Parts: sequence; C-alpha cells; structure tokens
Amino acid sequence: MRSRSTARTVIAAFAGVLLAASVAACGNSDTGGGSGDGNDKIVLGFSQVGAESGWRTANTTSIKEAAAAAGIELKFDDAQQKQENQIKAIRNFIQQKVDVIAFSPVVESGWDTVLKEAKDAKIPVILTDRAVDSADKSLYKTFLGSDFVKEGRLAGEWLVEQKKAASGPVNIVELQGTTGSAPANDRKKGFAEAIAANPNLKIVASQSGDFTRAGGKQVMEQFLKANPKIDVLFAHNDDMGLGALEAITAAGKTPGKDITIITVDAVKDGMQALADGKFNFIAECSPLLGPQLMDLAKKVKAGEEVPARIETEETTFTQEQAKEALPNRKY
Ligand code: GZL
Repeated sequence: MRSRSTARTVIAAFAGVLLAASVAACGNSDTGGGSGDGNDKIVLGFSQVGAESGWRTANTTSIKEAAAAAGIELKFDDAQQKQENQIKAIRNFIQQKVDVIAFSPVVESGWDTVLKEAKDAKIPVILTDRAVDSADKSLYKTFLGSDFVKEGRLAGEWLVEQKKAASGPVNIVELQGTTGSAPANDRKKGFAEAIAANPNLKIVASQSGDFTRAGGKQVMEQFLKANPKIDVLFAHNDDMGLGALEAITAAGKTPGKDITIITVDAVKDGMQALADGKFNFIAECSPLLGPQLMDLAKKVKAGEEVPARIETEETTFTQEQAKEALPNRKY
C-alpha cells in the first residue's frame, strides 16, 4: 500500500511542477513584445563626432544622461573625428534594425548614400549639432542644433563695436574648426560678413586647428612667427583658444590685452579664461541637446510630424557676464 500511495504522491508533485512551469511560460508570452521578452524600449543608434573638445564631452554626457532618463536604449559610437567611422556606425545601426538613428556629422558632405540606405530600411534619421549639405531633405526628419553663421556674426559684431575708434589696421588671425565641418564653414562666413562693416579689420591669417587645444596651440605658434603684428584672435571654439593662450604667453605677449581673443562655445574652461581676462568675448554654443533629441526620437518613432529645423537657444558673454554666470554653469 505504502509503495502505491508514495507513487501517487510523486506523480501529483511532478504534475504540479509541470503546471507551474507552463503557467509561467504563458505569463511571459502574454506580456507583449514580438520576441516574447516584453522589451518595447526605443532603440536609438547615435554616431558621435569624437571627443575632441570640452563641448563634445558635454554633448556626449547630455545625450547619455537624457537617454537613460527617457528609458531609451542608446547604442553609442565614437567616430574619433573620422567620417568613414560614422558611415560604418550608421550601417551597423541599420543592420541591427534600430528604431531611430541620430548623428552629428563630422563634415557637411558625403552622406547621401548612407542616408539613402537608412531611408530604404525605413529607419528615421535625426541630425544633431552639425548639418549636412544633402540637397534631398527627405533623407532626415529634422536638424537640431545651433545657427553657426549667427555665432560667427555675433563675434564679428562685438569686434566691430570694440574697434570702431581704431584708426589704423587691426590684424586678425583666425583658428578655424575642423575643415569641411558646418561650424567651421559657417562661423567663418558669419564673422567675415560682420567685420566687413569696418575696413580696418583684416584677417591676415586663417587656418584649421581642428577644434582641439593641441591644434590651436600649434597653429597659433605658426601665426605668431609669421605675423609680427597680431591684434585679435578669433577661434572657432574655446579649446583652440585655450591652446593658443600657451603660444601667446610663450611669445611674451599678454592674452586679453596685447591680443584680443574671441571664441565660441562657452564651456567652463573658456568661461574661466574669460572671467580671468585672458579671453575678451565668447559666443555661446549649447551642447545640452540630449533632452530635445530624446523627445524627437520618441516622436519620429511614433510617426509624428516634427519641425524640419530646431535651433538651440544661446547667448553671448563678456568678461563681467562670465564672472556672474560661472557659478551656475552646467558644463
Ligand atoms: C558646435 C560643435 C563644435 C564645437 C566644438 O556645435 O560641433 O564641435 O564648437 C566641437 O567645440 O568640437
């Protein structure tokens, strides 16, 4: 008798285990998601330019923090300032069938082919920070970023005002950003248009420092050797201006006094140099694009209409304004 009742107990226990296991399996498949893993998170593939400047670091932080806050799965790639790496990353995102692709194009040209591949794969693309020169605007849903021509123009207008009483020639040297990039092309354009108002203002040398401190220092050393009289430096970002400071002081000149220095970005180190009197004026370029990017990613994933162009809000700083703003600076 004992063996028969024991057998019944074992069979009942085994059946109970089987039943529990099948309910659990059904439970999983009922939580939605084609893969059965219930994961409905938006997957965003982002190709970043690199890590060339304080601005870029702040921009990357803003994007990563905003993705986490928005519950968006971020696939992040650092292209080390090479277009071929960005194209490779975008193709990987297409293969991985991400929901949305976003990127900051290191240069303006050469994107149509890969953007057509994304369009054919029905993956929406968002441009952030920098623009592309594609004639086909259907290749991306929107461009979120600054007006770089305006930044250059504000820098030039400030200098025209500062030098309006100057009688003789005012020699300007210009540290351009990455060759072929939208911020370099546009800041140069805006600045040149603005200073045309004063014929005394002349750009005597202009060369790329690639948006890096090392590049700014190296090119400024060349400028100082080749140009006995430099009155103004216009650097397309703070980092090149900070690199140039080393060259200027090594040449026995006082930055902010012997040479007026105007930059763009307004990252913390640049604002500190401005507050310390080493820089004279900064046109702000905000890197804090993360929250807006995540909002746009959700909208384009949902098939909602978004504006073709979203311009980031920003301002300018004098030395006094930098002293006031520094304590609350986010980046
Ligand atoms: C501007 C951004 C530029 C910054 C530089 O939006 O693309 O690239 O001005 C950065 O500091 O390297």
